[in-house]
Amino acid sequence: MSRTWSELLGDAADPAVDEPERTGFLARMRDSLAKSRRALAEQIVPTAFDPNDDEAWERLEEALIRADVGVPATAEIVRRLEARGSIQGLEAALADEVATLLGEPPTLAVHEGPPSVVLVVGVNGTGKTTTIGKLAHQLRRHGRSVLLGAADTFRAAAEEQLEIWAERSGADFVGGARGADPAAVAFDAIEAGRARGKDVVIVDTAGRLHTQANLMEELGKVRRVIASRADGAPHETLLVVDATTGQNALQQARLFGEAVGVTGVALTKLDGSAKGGVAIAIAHEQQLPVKLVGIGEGIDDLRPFDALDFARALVGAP
Ligand SMILES: Nc1nc2c(ncn2[C@@H]2O[C@H](COP(=O)(O)OP(=O)(O)OP(=O)(O)O)[C@@H](O)[C@H]2O)c(=O)[nH]1
Ligand SMILES: [Mg+2]
Repeated sequence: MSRTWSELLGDAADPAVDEPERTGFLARMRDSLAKSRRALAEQIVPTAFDPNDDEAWERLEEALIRADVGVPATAEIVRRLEARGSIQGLEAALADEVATLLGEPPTLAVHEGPPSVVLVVGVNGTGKTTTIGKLAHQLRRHGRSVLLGAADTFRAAAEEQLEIWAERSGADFVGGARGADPAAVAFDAIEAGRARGKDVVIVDTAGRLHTQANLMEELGKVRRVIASRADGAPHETLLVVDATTGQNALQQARLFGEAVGVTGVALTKLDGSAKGGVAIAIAHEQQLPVKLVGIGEGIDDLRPFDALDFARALVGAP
């Protein structure tokens, strides 16, 4: 069985509570994407867009590339816009095409018989632990029981940081000694999650460069241990990507994908980035859906990704 993250995090569960939250988040996401939007808008004069003007197309291409949409996705967007023939409002048309490229609402595979296991990976400092904390909070608020496993045994402070998030969100916590085998901690977390009947187990891992072969191999082992402990697990392998890194994110997506089979991206730090377009590059070039977006360090600064909302905020369409 598979549910959307929105369902799991409650958009459909209680509209009275969730709709104002969604609207509030949307407004803040628009603010967060202001820099990216400016990077786009500087190049395009929307009211004057003339499909017969080659220079207007060139400016649009430049603007998309500057917002880190990447060359292949930019070419695809332009191709789709050209195929429309006439363009009434450039922003609305652009938002539509961007949303199409970003794809379907993201799902989380939930297996019969919990727990669902989410493995979280990424390079150093992208926001993995914070994202896990926020996600745990959202899941808890919508009635899901959660256990966090600190398979980042590299730094002593890492375990403590995750434990604090567990306390804040009301999740259970399983850690390991500093220097312990991360795969062993992941094993313990899943066993505890199963024994305690938790809905979701989220496993944190140490940040590592996608170019460090031995550390990527270690991650492969964590994944294999998880796979051996629960049916179909990990049900989700989230790559946490810092939006401010721009095109380097593509390389991360490719190499983490090869090492652990990434199933989705959590895009963080949109609030500090002029490169929000990288979401489109990742979706198009790596065929990897963005599933969650983070727009700040606060506990409520995470939501399931909504392609059309994001696209409209990025290009400034109403
Ligand atoms: N502005 C902003 N800051 C964020 C966001 N997400 C995380 N951060 C900050 O980024 C920094 C690193 O976050 P962590 O969650 O520790 O990152 P990590 O990937 O777990 O780091 P390592 O475990 O060391 O690899 C912290 O200061 C977070 O508060 C976000 O969406 N926006
Ligand atoms: Mg961390």
